[in-house]
Amino acid sequence: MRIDLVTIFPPLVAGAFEHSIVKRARDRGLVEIFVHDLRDYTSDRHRTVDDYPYGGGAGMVMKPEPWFRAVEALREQGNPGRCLLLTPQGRKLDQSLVQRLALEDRLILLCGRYEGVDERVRAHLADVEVSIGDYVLSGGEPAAVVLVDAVVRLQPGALGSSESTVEESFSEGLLEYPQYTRPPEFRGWRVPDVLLSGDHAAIERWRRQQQLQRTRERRPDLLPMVDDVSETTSESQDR
Ligand code: 9D3
Repeated sequence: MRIDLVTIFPPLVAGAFEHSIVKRARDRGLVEIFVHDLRDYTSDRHRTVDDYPYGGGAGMVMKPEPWFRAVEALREQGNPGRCLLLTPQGRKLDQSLVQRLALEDRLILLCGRYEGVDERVRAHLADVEVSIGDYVLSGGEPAAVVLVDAVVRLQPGALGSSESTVEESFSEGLLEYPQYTRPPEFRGWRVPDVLLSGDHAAIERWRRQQQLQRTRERRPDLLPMVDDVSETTSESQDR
């Protein structure tokens, strides 16, 4: 897979791809990641990427021309790929979208800044708009880093055996069980006896029960088979 990322802050994202699983996937040739400076695609002396909003209002709007020049230049190298604009208005990223994006041959990620991006970029250049959640970031860069991490770890061969996704499929959709390592007692807090018992069947039962209990308490929305009563009774109005 090839990923091209366009931003006015290349160093803000480049470092995130030089460590850990993403770095290893690049070293293994599973993914190529290129970070491009939007200002390289401007044509004026000041390398201007923003301008005042038509109709007035606070803040600046990112001009369309550099985005179109950048994407058109990148598309001359290799296949066109899927062009994603990271914006707060986008479709919220979840694992099912990550899985679909991970199947693409090429992604071109556009990171907006300021108050926003000229509407013609979303309407006529981006194939999809993606948000990573309902909170305010200063720009699309941290969102692009999140998306790249999630997509790259799904590339075949990206994970080592200890990070394998096999176990994940077993407990799919549940939160993880509590994990402990040595020492068996730390500041008076003991590791649950069952984990020290050597009884592997009992350990498996305990872990499963912990996953279900935690998911029910913290993320009932992940248990579609079980009705989340608090959402359909007066309990939901108490919040
Ligand atoms: C102060 C401007 N806001 C007025 C309603 C809108 C706004 C524009 C641009 C808010 C944030 C941003 C910058 N954020 C992103 O570009 C962004 C983002 C996000 O803020 N949250 C979650 N996902 C994403 S993806 C891109």
